[in-house]
Amino acid sequence: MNKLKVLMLSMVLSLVSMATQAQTQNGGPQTIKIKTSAVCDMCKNTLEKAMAYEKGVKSSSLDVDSKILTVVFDNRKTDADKLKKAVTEAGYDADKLPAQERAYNKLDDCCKKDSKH
Ligand SMILES: [Cu+2]
Repeated sequence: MNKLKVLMLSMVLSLVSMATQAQTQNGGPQTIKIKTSAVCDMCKNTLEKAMAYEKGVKSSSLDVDSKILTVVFDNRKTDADKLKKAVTEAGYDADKLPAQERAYNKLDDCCKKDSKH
């Protein structure tokens, strides 16, 4: 019985996500929030600059306290995966994606996620 409920729930959820995707298929500006490993204002600069160079990005803003990077992008030119990859290439975690080691090692000490302030 329980298994059936889980199955039903996941079916409903996938229907909802399909409906959401259909709405955005026409293209245009879309917003994504990415949880990063940023720690300070320098990280904010680094990430927002990296986003500015990224194709299809209209604007971006990092909230240092919550570490959430909000990106407005054109979904005809880029997508969530590319944006997250760009974040990891700047040396920061993006949701569950780990930062790219080479980029991370180049960060200032104060910007490393393990650093103790
Ligand atoms: Cu920093």
